Amino acid sequence: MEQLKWFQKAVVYQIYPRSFKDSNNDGIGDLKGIISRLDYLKFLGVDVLWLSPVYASPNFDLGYDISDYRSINPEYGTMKEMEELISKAKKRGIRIVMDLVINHTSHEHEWFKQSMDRNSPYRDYYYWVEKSDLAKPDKVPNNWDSVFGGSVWEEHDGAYYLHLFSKQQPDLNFHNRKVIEEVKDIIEFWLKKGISGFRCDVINVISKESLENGKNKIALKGSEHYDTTEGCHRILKELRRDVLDKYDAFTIGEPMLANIETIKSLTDAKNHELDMAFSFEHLEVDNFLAKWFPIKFKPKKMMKVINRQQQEIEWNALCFENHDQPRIISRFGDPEKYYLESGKLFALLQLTLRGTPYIFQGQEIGMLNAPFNKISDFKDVELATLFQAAKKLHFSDKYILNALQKRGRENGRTPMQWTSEGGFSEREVEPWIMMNPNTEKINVENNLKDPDSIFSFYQKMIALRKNSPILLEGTFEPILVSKNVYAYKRVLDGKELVVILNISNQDTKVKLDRVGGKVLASTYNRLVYENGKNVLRPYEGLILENDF
Ligand code: TEU
Ligand code: CA
Repeated sequence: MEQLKWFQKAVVYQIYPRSFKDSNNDGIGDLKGIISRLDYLKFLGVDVLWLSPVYASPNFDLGYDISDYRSINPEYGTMKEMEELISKAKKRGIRIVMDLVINHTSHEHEWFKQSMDRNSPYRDYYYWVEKSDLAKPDKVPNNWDSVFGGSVWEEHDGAYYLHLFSKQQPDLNFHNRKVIEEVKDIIEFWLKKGISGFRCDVINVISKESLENGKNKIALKGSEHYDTTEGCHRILKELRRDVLDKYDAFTIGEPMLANIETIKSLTDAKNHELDMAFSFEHLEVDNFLAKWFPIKFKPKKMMKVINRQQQEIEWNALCFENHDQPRIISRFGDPEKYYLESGKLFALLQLTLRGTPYIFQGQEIGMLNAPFNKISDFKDVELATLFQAAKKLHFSDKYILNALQKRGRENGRTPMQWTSEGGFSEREVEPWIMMNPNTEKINVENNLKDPDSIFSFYQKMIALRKNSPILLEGTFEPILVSKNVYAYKRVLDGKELVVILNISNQDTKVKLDRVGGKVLASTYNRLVYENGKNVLRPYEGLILENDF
């Protein structure tokens, strides 16, 4: 039997602090709010909380633009409260993981401000290119595209600086040893405070191999010069060896543009880089080329990707929602006719795969996409990319609105729904982003009262998983991938659990040989699954102890 590490046995819960719980009635979630809900999280059964950035930030990208890595954004609280959160979580056996955003800082970070002076030692912390060094000074240094639209170059005082994201997020120059040393210090600073690891933002793009022009392609010209480079692998090994390993800390990467090969190169244990990394490939099956071209979800496409992830990646990070993604029931389920059933089905899928599950706040109570109904309801910086594409390709306003409703990042960012009135703040104040009016029905209070709720199902599945060596350590074997039915086995020491899922709103006949037995969990109330033919109800999913 293999020896699993603590983070392989854990269930992680992602908190987007701005939208989790507001304790002082300013309409913005905060640390005290999180502290006040630790018992709720303990009751759900999660072991680790990953906090999206709580560092000082001018919020151009809501915390993913950090102006001081060693201080807490006053909107969220104080360092004392952060320490209190770490220790109160620890008392409940819950660990805290922070977001590490090191590809870029905020343009308001002290390093960047200093670097505006050509003679400052900080100049070389970033990618500055002097106009006078360019053959054509009025043209930007290369043709690279920014993730958030336009060129990666911004002009300032006779020079250009590089930003893969917004112009308020200048990229750090990892060819400068001093930058690596600074990052090590920051990592150590937080590990000493007692956190257990980091979720590493766009970690595979930190090292730019050259600044040459990129190949001509539709999106993200230039990425071949920074996508998972040798330099990046070297830096990750160094951070691990010199700092992370000393603290038994774990790292989960959020690679950009990642395919299975990239993930493997970053996470294979023999490479000593990251412990695991998110793959979003199984979610990206609902678009054509890029997220702003949404297409119909075909379950079979997703099943095929998951089979590959499960079979090829040593240890998966299992993710169906986060603060950049729409809500899973709205996205791949049936929020109108089979809300509960489809919500539970994705819980069952996520919690029976091999890897570490990441549950995003609100997922456990079946929150749905935001009901934004006009383009001006959206505010995210990422919109710039869409508008640019829209201009070039002559999208209609109707098209843009539809794409945003389906794929906009703010779908996952509306406030956590605690009660029928919202319950995000203690008093009735306007939250920083619209509360979904369906809080009237979909909320924590109602979920906790109802043994048949989505919350109760997540809770049950988490407990089942924790107590099942087969679900934790067992191998994954695919059994069936058909139009709407997905079946796989988890196997350990000759014992097997079989998972069968009907990912559709139709009754579906399933024929599986040598599969049958007692049902351990189900999105309906089925108790036995007989060998041979069975009809699965809409969004019926089940785990059975195979007695063949
Ligand atoms: O996201 C990485 C990233 O590549 C996103 O731009 C992603 O492609 C997009 O959101 C999908 O729609 C991380 C953070 O999760 C995101 O919130 C930040 O904006 C981004 O990095 C920059 O730090
Ligand atoms: Ca607040």
